Amino acid sequence: MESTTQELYGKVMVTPRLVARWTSPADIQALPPVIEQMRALLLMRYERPFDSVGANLYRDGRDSVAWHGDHIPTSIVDPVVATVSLGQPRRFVMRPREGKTELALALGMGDLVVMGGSSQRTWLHAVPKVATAGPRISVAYRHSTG
Ligand SMILES: O=C(O)CCC(=O)C(=O)O
Repeated sequence: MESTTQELYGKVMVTPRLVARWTSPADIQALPPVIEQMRALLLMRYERPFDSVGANLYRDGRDSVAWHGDHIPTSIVDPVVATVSLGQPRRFVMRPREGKTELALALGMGDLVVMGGSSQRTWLHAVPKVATAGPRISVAYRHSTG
C-alpha cells in the first residue's frame, strides 16, 4: 500500500488513503492469494474478466474518497465493479449525478457492493470522512474489456 497524490483544481494533494493497484497481466498473475481467490469467485459469479484490481486502506476517519464515478471505457457495454470490504465498518454513500437522493450503506467486514449497468456513469459514490473509524480496506475488481 502506498501514498499517492492527485490533482484537484490545479493543486497537487496527497490522496487521503493508501492505495495498491494490480492492473497489468503480470500484476494479476502475482496477486496475493486471498485477493486472487476473491477474484476467481467474482469472475465465476458475475462472468466478467476482472483484470484490474485496486485496494484502498482507510487508516482512520480522516481517510476518505470524495464523490466520483469510476472511469469506465465506453467500449464496455455492461460494466460491473465489485468491491469487497474488509476490517472496520464505514459509511458508503451513493447519489445520482442529476439529483439529490442519497443512499447510504454501512459496509462491514466481508460485505460486497456490486455496481453494474449504468451506475458508474449516472451515479456518484463516496466514502466520507467521519469523526472516528478503525482501519478499513476495500478491494475493487474491475474489467477493462468485456
Ligand atoms: O472504499 C470503497 O468502498 C469505495 C472505493 C472507491 O470508490 C474507489 O476505489 O473508486
